[in-house]
Amino acid sequence: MRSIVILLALAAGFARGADVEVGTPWTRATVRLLKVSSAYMELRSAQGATLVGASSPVAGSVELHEMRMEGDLMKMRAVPRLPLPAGKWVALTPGGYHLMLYELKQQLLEGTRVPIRLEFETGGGRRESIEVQAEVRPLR
Ligand SMILES: [Cu+2]
Repeated sequence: MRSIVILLALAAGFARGADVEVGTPWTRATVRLLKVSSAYMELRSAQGATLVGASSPVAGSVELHEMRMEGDLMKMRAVPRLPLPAGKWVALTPGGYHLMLYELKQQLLEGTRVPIRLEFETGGGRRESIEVQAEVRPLR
């Protein structure tokens, strides 16, 4: 029965580590020669945790970014950490926090999945990582 539950969770695009739940991870498809994309998802930590990093086998590096209005301009900047208050869903969305995938090693094709490993710091400075499979969605 346990394996059925896990399969259902995967089908819904959810992944779960000891403390952090990840909902509907997705990334944008790329055209050939484009070496950058962005990824989005929802995160919830039961006890409270901090997202401190991410990596993917398809990217040379992955950064956590936030979008902010500066005057009339929407700008993005790298942020080192994203706190997850206990029990609250925190969304990474277009226009907000997101992951940037740099130096892509392959084109991201619509309908495929991209593994992304998320690194968290949980209570007492423990480290925990979760691998999610981000669904590649169309460019527009
Ligand atoms: Cu960005």
